[in-house]
Amino acid sequence: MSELIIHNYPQSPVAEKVRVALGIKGLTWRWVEIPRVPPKPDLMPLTGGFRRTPVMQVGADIYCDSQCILRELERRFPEPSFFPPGAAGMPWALSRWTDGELFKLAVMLVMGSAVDQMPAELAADRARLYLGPDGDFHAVTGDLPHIEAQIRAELGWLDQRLATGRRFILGDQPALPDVLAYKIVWFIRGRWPGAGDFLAEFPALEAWEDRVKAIGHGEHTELSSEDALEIARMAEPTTSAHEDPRDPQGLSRGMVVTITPDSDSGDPLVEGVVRHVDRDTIAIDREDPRVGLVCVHFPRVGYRVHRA
Ligand SMILES: N[C@@H](CCC(=O)N[C@@H](CS)C(=O)NCC(=O)O)C(=O)O
Repeated sequence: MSELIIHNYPQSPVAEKVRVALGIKGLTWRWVEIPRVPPKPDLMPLTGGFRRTPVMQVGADIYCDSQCILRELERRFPEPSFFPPGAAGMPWALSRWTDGELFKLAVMLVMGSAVDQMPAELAADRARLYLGPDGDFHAVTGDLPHIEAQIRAELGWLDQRLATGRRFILGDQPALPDVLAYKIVWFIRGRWPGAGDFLAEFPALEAWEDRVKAIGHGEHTELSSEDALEIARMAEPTTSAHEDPRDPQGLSRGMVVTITPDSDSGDPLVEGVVRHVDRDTIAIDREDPRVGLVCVHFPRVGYRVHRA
């Protein structure tokens, strides 16, 4: 199998979620550092326009969105599982909370507190992504106590759960819920000046945070973005063709579609030809002069697919 390549940057909490997931599975991988804001000229040939972080590459197969990446890691490396016995399904439902409401609150807390210290270009880019076309983190600053109250109550739920004596959220072994929740605590701890005092209210959560941190990120070495493109160029996609007769949108192999996050975030459309479609995933073929044929995977949940 080709190497696992993660396109990311150190400050990304969503990338940290994937890095810890790689640690849980004890994997060896390559780190490609990408810019924090567009343009991302060496990522675009792989993703066809998807600009979010992280992206996973395995040869000429490209996985967009951490949901898609985690699902693929579980498929390729089933042990140790992200889903201990009895936990199937539920962690994905939990991810809608951690990746949705809770992450947006954390972004508003961190960026609303730091908007005047951040590079203007970064603040404007993230405001567009997370707050919509007229978004501005200055508008959030007056609301910070409310936002903090929301996060406090929601982290309190995790603390209560962990105070029941479990080492990790589901039991004695780390699993998907741990990486989902950890990225929030890691982000707040690392980027919000009030975090030390705020998190001290949650001793069980802090003890768990140390345990998750100790898992590490597996083993990784750096790879240049040019070398990653060359790896894609030399490889062929290995994704199997697949159709789903029950697909509610009637998506099938060979159709030209566009895909984008289902939010008012200004994310570009990615266009390609359906190779694989099922309930959870859609994978499209696209050609780019720098890499030839690549197969780009997206989750179904949270993404809108249009027939072009
Ligand atoms: N739903 C996506 C969200 C990814 C996301 O929003 N990541 C942030 C970084 S933590 C991002 O893309 N920021 C803009 C960028 O890196 O260009 C996922 O789970 O992968």
